[in-house]
Amino acid sequence: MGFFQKIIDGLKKTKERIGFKLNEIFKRGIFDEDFYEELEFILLSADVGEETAEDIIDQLRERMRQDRVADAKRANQYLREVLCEILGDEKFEIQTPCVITVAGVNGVGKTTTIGKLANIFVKQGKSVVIAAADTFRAAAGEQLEVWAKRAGVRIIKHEEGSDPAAVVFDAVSSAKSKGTDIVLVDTAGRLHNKKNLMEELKKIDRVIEREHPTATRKNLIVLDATTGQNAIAQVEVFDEAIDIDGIVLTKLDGTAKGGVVLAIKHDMDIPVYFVGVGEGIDDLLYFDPQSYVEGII
Ligand SMILES: Nc1nc2c(ncn2[C@@H]2O[C@H](COP(=O)(O)OP(=O)(O)O)[C@@H](O)[C@H]2O)c(=O)[nH]1
Ligand SMILES: [Mg+2]
Repeated sequence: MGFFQKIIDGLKKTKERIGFKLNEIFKRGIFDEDFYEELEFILLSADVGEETAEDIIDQLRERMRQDRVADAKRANQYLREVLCEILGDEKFEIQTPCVITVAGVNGVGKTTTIGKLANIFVKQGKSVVIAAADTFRAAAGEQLEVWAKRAGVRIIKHEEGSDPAAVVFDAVSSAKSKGTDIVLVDTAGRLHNKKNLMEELKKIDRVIEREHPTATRKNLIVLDATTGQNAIAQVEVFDEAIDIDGIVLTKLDGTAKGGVVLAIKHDMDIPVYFVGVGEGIDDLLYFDPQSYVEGII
């Protein structure tokens, strides 16, 4: 299945919720207060968020005001443009050697994403080592081992309950001595309390900085699209511990709340780099604003 088809399929539920309704109000061809009110309601139903929805509407209004002869088709085009502009087009690019830390709360899809990312990088001809730094959850290491095997990459793993920073230390040392391009760091999503978790992430961050100073860094947060607006609060918490560079939005395939991508970019100004659209190894896609907008309206 091609990239475009995958994103379209992944966004099917969001499109079912809003695409057809949008079509209906645009088709009427009357752009009055009722139209904008209904538009706002539709956007909110896909978790676009209040502020973002208002901003979208203001921008659309302005374009419609300037183009007095705008018909349904033009209006629809303007909406697409506004959405694309909000999303921006910052691509995920790395300079190797690179260390990518993957953080996020429990169950959002961190470990799965690491497996999928490893697969993407291997296909690009890069060498990868995975650091199994979620030592808290039983079986987390085994789950990661399965992914490493699938992707065909090395994994550094210590026993359950051991110090995650030590795992990272070993993975980074190994990457340096072998000249490995990318270190992927899986982390725990839950500890005894939130403070511990954040302290642990900071410690991992320091170890990477100290042990591999020449490597470039990316800190990714994984968010579950089905949580909708709550995702924004999660970014805020993690961003305080480690500087978050970008977002991986998973489970887009299981939700009609796909509009949350817009809210995240609008409110936090942190780019969405990847989207997860399934549980398979090939179900992680580079985020592309244009296909995303095509996918929802
Ligand atoms: N449908 C769907 N399921 C996903 C996606 N990403 C992860 N999952 C599932 O979410 C569950 C939790 O994933 P896991 O990687 O263990 O989360 P972690 O606790 O953050 O490491 C697993 O059942 C995954 O198969 C996705 O993009 N789509
Ligand atoms: Mg995990």
